[in-house]
Amino acid sequence: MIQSDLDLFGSQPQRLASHTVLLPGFALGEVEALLDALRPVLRAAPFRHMHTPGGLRMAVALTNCGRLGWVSDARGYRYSPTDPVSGQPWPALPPVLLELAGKAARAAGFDDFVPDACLVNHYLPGTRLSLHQDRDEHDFGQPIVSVSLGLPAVFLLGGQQRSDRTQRVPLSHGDVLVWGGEDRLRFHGVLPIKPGVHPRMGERRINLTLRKAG
Ligand code: MD6
Ligand code: FE
Repeated sequence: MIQSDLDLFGSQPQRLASHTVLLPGFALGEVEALLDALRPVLRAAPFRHMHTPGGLRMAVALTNCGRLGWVSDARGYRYSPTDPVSGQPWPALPPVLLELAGKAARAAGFDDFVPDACLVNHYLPGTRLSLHQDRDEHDFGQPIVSVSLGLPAVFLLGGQQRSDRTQRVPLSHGDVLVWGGEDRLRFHGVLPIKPGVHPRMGERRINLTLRKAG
């Protein structure tokens, strides 16, 4: 890669923990293709606010694409092959997302990552995501690839216990975070999004997390 590409598409990978790698700007060259691919996904499966099993409305609006989609309701958290709103299968995982996820995982040291689920999170200014573990997938041996678009966020990277101290990781438009291995079950969350207007995305943050769920 030549220097101007580095300037345009982000700086060097940053290892945040033994199996957690931030790839700054890794998706920047793919943003327009990603947004083109997301448009029909959001038409077929619009963002919605789900409820926690305890009955609380989640602040983050979400939807999914891929063979499986993450859902939450009074029955619990799980992956479902159908969208409970439409009763239809979730929209397919766009090839551009599948390829980006594979490339990012490889860059972070995880070969042969083939996701079957992409959770799409939508944040407005003020929206936060409280500390949680991602533990509804079958195989914790598979990593998670997370793509950030729009307004910047502060990601909280915690430890194996909810009470462990957290690292604050700034995430910007185009950044990709990959984690797996012994970091796969770390607690994590997102601080309230600061008010702002992103030049391409407007007043929102969208986060795509790609998983092998089934
Ligand atoms: C977000 N991300 O960045 C929420 N989970 O909006 C997550 O919850 C997440 O970024 C697992 C792995 C990477 C993530
Ligand atoms: Fe998560």
